[in-house]
Amino acid sequence: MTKLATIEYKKRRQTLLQQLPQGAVVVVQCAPVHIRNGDVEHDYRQDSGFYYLSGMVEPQTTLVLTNSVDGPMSTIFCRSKDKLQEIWHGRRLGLDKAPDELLIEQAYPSESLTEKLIELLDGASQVVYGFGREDTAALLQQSLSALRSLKRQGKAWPTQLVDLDPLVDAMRLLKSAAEIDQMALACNISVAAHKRAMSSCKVGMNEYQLAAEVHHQFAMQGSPRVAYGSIVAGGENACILHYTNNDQVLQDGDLVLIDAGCELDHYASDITRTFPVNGRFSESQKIIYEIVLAAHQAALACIKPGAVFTDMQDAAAKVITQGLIDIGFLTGELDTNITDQTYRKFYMHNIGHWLGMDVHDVGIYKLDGESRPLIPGMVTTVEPGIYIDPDDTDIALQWRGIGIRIEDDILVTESGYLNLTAHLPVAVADIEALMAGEWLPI
Ligand SMILES: [Mn+2]
Repeated sequence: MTKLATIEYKKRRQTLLQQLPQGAVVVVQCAPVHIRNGDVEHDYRQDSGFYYLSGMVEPQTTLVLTNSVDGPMSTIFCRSKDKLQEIWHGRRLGLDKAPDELLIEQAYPSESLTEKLIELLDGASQVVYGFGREDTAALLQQSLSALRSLKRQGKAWPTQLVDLDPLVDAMRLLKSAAEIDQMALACNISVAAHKRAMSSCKVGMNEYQLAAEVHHQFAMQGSPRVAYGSIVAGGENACILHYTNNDQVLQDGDLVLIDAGCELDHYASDITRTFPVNGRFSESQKIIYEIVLAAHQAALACIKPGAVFTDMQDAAAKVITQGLIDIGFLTGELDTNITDQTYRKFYMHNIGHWLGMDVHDVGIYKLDGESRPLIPGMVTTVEPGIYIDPDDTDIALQWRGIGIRIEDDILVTESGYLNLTAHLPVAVADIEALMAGEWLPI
């Protein structure tokens, strides 16, 4: 698996510390281990914010960054080498290798965290940590109390608490060239996986079997895991937005919606395509599909530096509303329908989300209450959809249970945008040709 260079992590730590005053101490903790069932753990996946600053994949790890008078300093607390533990549970980086491997100045064993943290916090002006992390808050409370109890020995404790997340989130929102390369690679793998799913889909397969085709391709092209739980939703299951049961048989005449993306070195890709299980769209399915596709294209056409998120949403909503009026799902004037957001019955989510180390990536969507302008280096999904409630008796039977979403991953560039997942067929004719085994000029 390709990985970002270690220097990238060091630069991030420097960039973060440059934004903080002298005397600031940053405390960042790794993701906790979660039990799956009995004594079996869930696959360990590092916390994105922690990995962003450390490049360290192991649990039981804490990173402390200090802006002292002697300059910036990084300290990592990690697991010591332990032959017996490593025989049973796997390799550890260890204290000797950690500084060189991670370009961090000093390493201490995890067990010494409470004690050493008191030393690192002594005389500091402020502590910077993620306010959402209760474990870190508890750790700091303990350390600060201990420090206060030592005041007669001349110890001084920081009196300011600063939230780390807005600082790191703002950095993560703008992707570096190396990050963009990594995300583009993840997108290429996911494109290939969706193509494999289209090519191998057959009537009578189970949804989880089609999911396996996607995951097989991820692995064969170098991605060891998914970026999020794959959605493989046949027929009306596609109307459940976060359907992940993936355990129903795919039926002749139904569509199947696949929302799946691989993860590469902690970077996500996130693609949705909807295609006919038997390889041919029905007339009703095609009509709805073309509306969603037109909305997708209208949203894409808005993307350029300075455009705002709501531009994309408004463009997509307008196309979808007109389409729903044209087929008689909505009545009345376009403008009135848009003002009343009547489309929300059929298109109930937003146009997209930031994409990065988390699939729904960090970064705020509004600045001072206004939708924030796009800047080159941001990556967003564009994913309009139409979902027709299978139980909606106001709608003719032929339409009920149709659920369609089309999602691509978009990098904002100086000149507009780059669709990182553009090589995956999206037009009806191209999807049908791919499913029929015909050559596609890609
Ligand atoms: Mn998405």
